[in-house]
Amino acid sequence: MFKHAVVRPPAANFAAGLTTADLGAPFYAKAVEQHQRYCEALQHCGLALTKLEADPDYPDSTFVEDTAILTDRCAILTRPGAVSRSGEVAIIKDTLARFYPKIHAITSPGTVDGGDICESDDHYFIGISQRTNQEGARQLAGILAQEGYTSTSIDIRGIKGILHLKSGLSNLGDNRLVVIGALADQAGFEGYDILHVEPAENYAANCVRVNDHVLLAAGYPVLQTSLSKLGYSVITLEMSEFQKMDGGLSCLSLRF
Ligand code: CIR
Repeated sequence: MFKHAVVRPPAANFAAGLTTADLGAPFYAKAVEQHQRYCEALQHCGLALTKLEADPDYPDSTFVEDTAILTDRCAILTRPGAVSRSGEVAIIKDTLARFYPKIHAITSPGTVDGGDICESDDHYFIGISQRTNQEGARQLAGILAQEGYTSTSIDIRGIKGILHLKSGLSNLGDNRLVVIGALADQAGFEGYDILHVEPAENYAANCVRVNDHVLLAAGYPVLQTSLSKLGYSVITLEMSEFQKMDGGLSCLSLRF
């Protein structure tokens, strides 16, 4: 059960953040509105929110997930792979220290983005990407092992269209993963029930199980129907403005 989430609304210069999507510039007012709905959905799932100040020094800082990995036993501060985002850990770590007495950190030359880390109970999938390098993955695997968790690495550098591992992989709990086609054959998913995402709905693979609900991007009816048939209570959220900046549902919060 999650009880809490840390979020940070987009800053007025949100459109100055990094993106590879060819979807046009996001509208700030609409992004703020979508973020507000997202926060309300988390509260509806039973979470108390810590809402940080928007920070125009870091236009991507609304994507708080990339700055830390939160486990039952400790927090792990990441070291984001994009230079423009490297200061984002410093502006969140005091907040995390309020909740986590034990905090580890990825150190140079390792880089890790939280979006590359997918947790499944006591196991972690670590994506090696344009943002998370092998040294970062090695350090993270070591920290996780020290804390009693297992992990496997998945190299996504050859997979087009996903920025982070979790752009194409989500853990629903109940031993079930949501996986895009390009990742489905990866070693490491044996023993899981796989919910396949059809290519036209790849963006929706980044869904988030929060207690009794699954948050899903609006506009992906096939996955929505599959989730509902499996018995999940689905909450759909408009994500257009975040999608324009390569962001998905999971990256807008740190949940614990
Ligand atoms: C970036 O390129 O870093 C941001 N514009 C998007 C980060 C999305 N984060 C995530 O999927 N965890």
